[in-house]
Order: sequence, then structure tokens, then C-alpha cells
Amino acid sequence: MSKRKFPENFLWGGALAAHQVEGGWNEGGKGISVADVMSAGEHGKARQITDGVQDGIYYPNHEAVDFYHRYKEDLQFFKEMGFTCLRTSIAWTRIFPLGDEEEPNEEGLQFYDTFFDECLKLGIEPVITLSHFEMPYHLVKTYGGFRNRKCIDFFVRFAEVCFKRYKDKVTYWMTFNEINNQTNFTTDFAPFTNSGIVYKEGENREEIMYQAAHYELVASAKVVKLAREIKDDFQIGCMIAMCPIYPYFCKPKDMMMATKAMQKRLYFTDVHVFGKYPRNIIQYWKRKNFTIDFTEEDAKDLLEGCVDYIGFSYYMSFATAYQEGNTYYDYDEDSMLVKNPYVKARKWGWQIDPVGLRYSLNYLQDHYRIPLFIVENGYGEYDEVVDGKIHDDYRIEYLDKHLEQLSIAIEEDGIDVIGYTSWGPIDIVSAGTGEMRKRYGFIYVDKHDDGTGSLKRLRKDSFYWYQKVISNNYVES
Ligand code: BGP
Repeated sequence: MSKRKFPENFLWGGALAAHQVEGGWNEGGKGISVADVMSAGEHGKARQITDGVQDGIYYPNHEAVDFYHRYKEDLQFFKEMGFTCLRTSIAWTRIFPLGDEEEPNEEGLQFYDTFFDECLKLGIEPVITLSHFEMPYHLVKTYGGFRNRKCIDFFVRFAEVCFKRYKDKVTYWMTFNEINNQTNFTTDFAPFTNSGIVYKEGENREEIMYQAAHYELVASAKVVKLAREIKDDFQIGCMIAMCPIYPYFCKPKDMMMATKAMQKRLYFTDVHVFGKYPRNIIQYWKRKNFTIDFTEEDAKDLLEGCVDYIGFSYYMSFATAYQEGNTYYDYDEDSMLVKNPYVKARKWGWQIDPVGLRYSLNYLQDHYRIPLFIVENGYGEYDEVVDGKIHDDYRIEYLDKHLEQLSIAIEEDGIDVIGYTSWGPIDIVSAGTGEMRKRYGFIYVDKHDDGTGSLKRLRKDSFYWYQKVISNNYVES
């Protein structure tokens, strides 16, 4: 057993998203967001967007775990675990209820003012995502979300208000959560991926996805530029989902397949970090005859809005095998992913691969050479309460193995990592399925899939484990 130390000033904490934790969906002048019109999926199935809020449908995000009213109590738990940072998002609809107004909603701004003050009072640094799967629903209905260039300006205005208002309270920012995830969701789930796109029958979904993603990348770059004008020492990053894709065999064609799949998922990072698209994506658009509205002004904005760090989520890895007839990109993504026989999958099919985290850190550092921030990693599982206790050794094992790999990456590979925020430090609504039973927390919340529950909070065994890791600032391996 050796003790692997983390760097001094390493940021330790947890990560949340406003719509998954806050509730209070129609309080404080808040408008309706995409998340507010997403139904709960059946167990393990994707959720659906409904046309507005309809009677008789259960919307899990409406109350979530009531953080909106209970955040003071919850911050105390985080403090007790020793958090030095907390990642969460600002609900766009608290600040601009419709999204296209000229003036922000003062009550929404005040909510985050008092929330950030409370964090800072406890020595917890807020790490803020501007858009985490919760575009104002009005922008979806009226403008078609990010298929419309106008949404760039709405997003920039929202960001500007946040930067100016919270400039003395927040240093670490991220623009769009898991911006690259939309390449996997040319489905009814698309509006939930920040893009706000609802696809119509018969349209070329892929082309529209690339267009919307381009507008989001431009919006992100403009926001990064603006952030620097407002405050020099803001640290502003992107946020990507990092799911490394391994070749199934060492067959050259499998390797090529894996390379192309990685390019498709990670081109976003190239644009964020270098301010330019990689040639492979431009070439792909040409091959497919996609017409992307991409102006000279856009190219300039992208170049001038490069990020300071890469925030990323890591939960799992994938594997891929070449299939006869498929020419790399021209596949349906799901059908090209194969089960990796060397790693175990969990209930929701996510493959557990701690070494994949070390691989990801190396990959991102080698390609992009700027600091990294692990802003999501965690284990979603059913938890059982027995006599008021939750023995979640499976979660401890998962996190411990990932932290071990993180410490190796820092110590042996010299990776520059700002911090680590585990996903859902308190149980929250699952983004993918809308379930409560897919729990990630160190703190259990008595809330269930049918909306019942006292909302009482309980410390799980993992609470004490994480508390120890943070206070020691090392893991044993
Ligand atoms: C990421 C999202 C989060 C979060 C997490 C876990 O993709 O950024 O919002 O929810 O995944 O996913 P799920 O909640 O579906 O288990």
C-alpha cells in the first residue's frame, strides 16, 4: 500500500446541475426550461419532450430534491465532507425566463447571489456551468433552439449578465455542459442536449445537428472573449463528455474505426482549444454535401475565444469493431459500439473502466496541453436504506479505483489537473432517465420515482469515505 498525494490546492468537491437538483421550477419568476417539459423515462429508457407542461404527466425536475429551498442545509453536508468547490449550473430560465427578453429577472439573480455567498462563507468555491441541459423552452418553440443563429445572441446576453453580476463570487466557469454529446442524440432526446432542437419528419438530422453545434461553438467562443473583457482572471473552460473508444481488436480497421469515432466525438474540443475545426470534420461535411452556415466572422470569433481549461465528465469507455460495409463515419453510432469483454458493465449498461480515466487524462493532455478539470465522475446505482443506513460499498469501490488512476496520472504521467468533482454528491434526478432510483450521492434523499418521499437527507457510507479522502488529500494504492 502506498499513499498517493494529490497536489496542494487541488479542488475537491461534487457536481450538480440546476434542473436536476433545485426544483422550484416555477418560483422566483423562473420560466419554463426544456428540462421542465421532459417526462420521466421508463426505467432505463430515454425521456421524452412534451409539448409544454401537460396535466397528468409527472415531471421529475419540477421539485427535484428541493435544493432551491434547502441548499443551506445541503451546503452544510458538503462542508462537512470538506468540499473546497462545488460545481453547479445557473438555470438560464431563472435569469431570462423566456430567453429573449432585454432585461433579466432580478429575483433569479438574487437567488444565485445568496447561494454563492453561502458557498463562499463555507469556503466552497462555486464552479459554474452556464448551460447544463436547460434551454428556455420559449427559445425552442419560437426559434427552434440552436438551429437558429439568433440563439447565439440570447446566450451571450445571458452570460454577460451572469459574468457582470457574479464576477467577484465566481472564478471558474464553463460554457456548455457535455457539448459533444449531441453527436449521439439525433433523436427525440436532442432538445435536452443544450441544442434545443426538435427534429421534424424527413429532415436531415445530422446536418442540422452540425449546424446547431456550430452555433453553440460560436456562442461559447463569444462568451469566452466576453469573459476576458469583463475580468482578466476568470478561468473559463469548455465541458465535454469523455468516453474513450477502444478498438475491439488490434486489427488495423478496428483501430481506424476507433480513431474516426474519437474524432467525431472530440472535434468540439479542438474548436474550443485551438479555435479551429479539424480538417476531418470539414472534409466530412463536404463528403455529405452538408451546407453549414459558417461565416468569416464566426471563424474570427472561434479563434479569439479559446478556453483556459478542459472540463470533462468521465463515466465509462466504449469499444468498436469495423463492420463490413460501414465507412467509418457513415454508421449509426449505437450499432458500431460493442461490449468490451475486459470490463464489467453496471445496471444501466455503463462500462466500468478506471484505467480509462488515466487514458483519458493522457489523451486530453497530449492533444490539447492545457489544464484539465474532472467535473463529473460517479456511480449511479439503486441504494437500499437499512435501519437508516446506506452501505454503498459498490460506489466507494468505483470512486476509489478512479481516484487511484487519477493520482497515478498526476504523479507518474505529470498531468495537470485542477480538481475533481464527483457527480451528484447528493441524490438528484437522473438526466438520462428522469429517475430518482439511479442515485449517485454521498447523501441519500428520501424521494422516489413516483414523486413521493419526505426529502429527508441521510449520510451514506460513502459520505465518510469521501470525507476521509479529502481530509487526507491522498488515496492508498
Ligand atoms: C452527464 C450529465 C449529467 C448527469 C450524468 C449522469 O451526461 O452531464 O447531467 O446526469 O451524465 O447521467 P444520468 O443522470 O443519466 O445517470
